[in-house]
Amino acid sequence: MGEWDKRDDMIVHQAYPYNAEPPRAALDGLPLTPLDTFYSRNHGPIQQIDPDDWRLTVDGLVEHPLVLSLTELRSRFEERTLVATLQCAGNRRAELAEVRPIPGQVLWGPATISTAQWTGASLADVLAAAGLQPDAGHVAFTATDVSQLADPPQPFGASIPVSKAMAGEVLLAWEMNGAPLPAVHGAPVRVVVPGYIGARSVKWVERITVQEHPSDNYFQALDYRLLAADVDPAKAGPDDGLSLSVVAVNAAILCPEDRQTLPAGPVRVSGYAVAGEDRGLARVDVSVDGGRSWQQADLGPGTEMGPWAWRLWQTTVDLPPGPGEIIARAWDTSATTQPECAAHVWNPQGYVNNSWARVHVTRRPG
Ligand SMILES: Nc1nc2c(c(=O)[nH]1)N[C@H]1C(S)=C(S)[C@@H](COP(=O)(O)O)O[C@H]1N2
Ligand SMILES: [Mo]
Repeated sequence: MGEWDKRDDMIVHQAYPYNAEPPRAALDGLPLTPLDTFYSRNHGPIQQIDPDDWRLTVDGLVEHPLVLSLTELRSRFEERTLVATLQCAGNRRAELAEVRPIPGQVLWGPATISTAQWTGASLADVLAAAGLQPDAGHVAFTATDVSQLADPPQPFGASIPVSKAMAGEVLLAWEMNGAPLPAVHGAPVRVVVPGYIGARSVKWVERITVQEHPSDNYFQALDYRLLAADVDPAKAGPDDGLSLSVVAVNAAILCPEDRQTLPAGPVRVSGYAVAGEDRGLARVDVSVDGGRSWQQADLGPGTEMGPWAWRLWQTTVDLPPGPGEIIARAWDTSATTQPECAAHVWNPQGYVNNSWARVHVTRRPG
């Protein structure tokens, strides 16, 4: 077992803060990601919080501010369970860095995404108990982990619009895949915001503040913004670029591995695909001739998993002998598909790379 109860073959990009993703093949074929395989993204120290000492404060533009213990949170509100995929906005950054360097950022592969069954209270129920004031616009979350990566150093935080917070699917979760939430994933309680970038799913949450404007926390106001390709991130301010929330349609190939040599015969190609917010995943196409022709892949479990889970997919292709490229692209229910190449979506901080998924392989003659 590796650090933080993760599998031994976890790809640890940084030991501190702990930033790790599984080898891509480890995600293959599993609708729910096992806890030892789930990626982990941290900006500061992993918190060890005694559940008996933990308190959640709900304040700001509410009629009745609340302070809840874990026992109160669990007993006062209906317990809800849903399956949701979390995807870091930096997923697939390594492919962007091949286009142009992205200094100072973790060069994540395609497995900075995982899916779990989460159990907790609905944020909407907790906010309803507190009572929203009429000018409530955004719901801000603050954690306890102070990040030295922020300027100035501060606890991790984020916010979401009230409309999303009240939609029901946002959870204050204490269980993951039927087990108590592990420390590395935010114990005793984390926020889970299905359909948004992972950065909004604040771990070790201790304060929920209802306010007129988005959070001014460093990670909401300055980081996790999609800057134009010609902007210098060191000089960018809170008005530059786009704040990231809903994720765009994306897909990656999990098998075969990139740079793999394959035996002669048909090749099984598999992967995942996601569509953000309330869009569904419509189709995944695979090409072995650079995108001139495409064949449809078979999609894995859909409706049983609910609207917030990824779709696994697979198909079998015939590859000519020698070096080749396998490409995949997903379509969502708004008939949007992925851009062709990483250069088209390159941005200075390397966020939300949703260009066509590609692996380069060599097929043995035979
Ligand atoms: N308190 C806190 N919450 C956090 C973070 C963090 O560093 N501190 N990282 C965020 C980011 S960027 C992502 S992608 C997800 C990762 O969740 P995981 O580590 O459970 O996979 O947590 C989010 N919540
Ligand atoms: Mo992230």
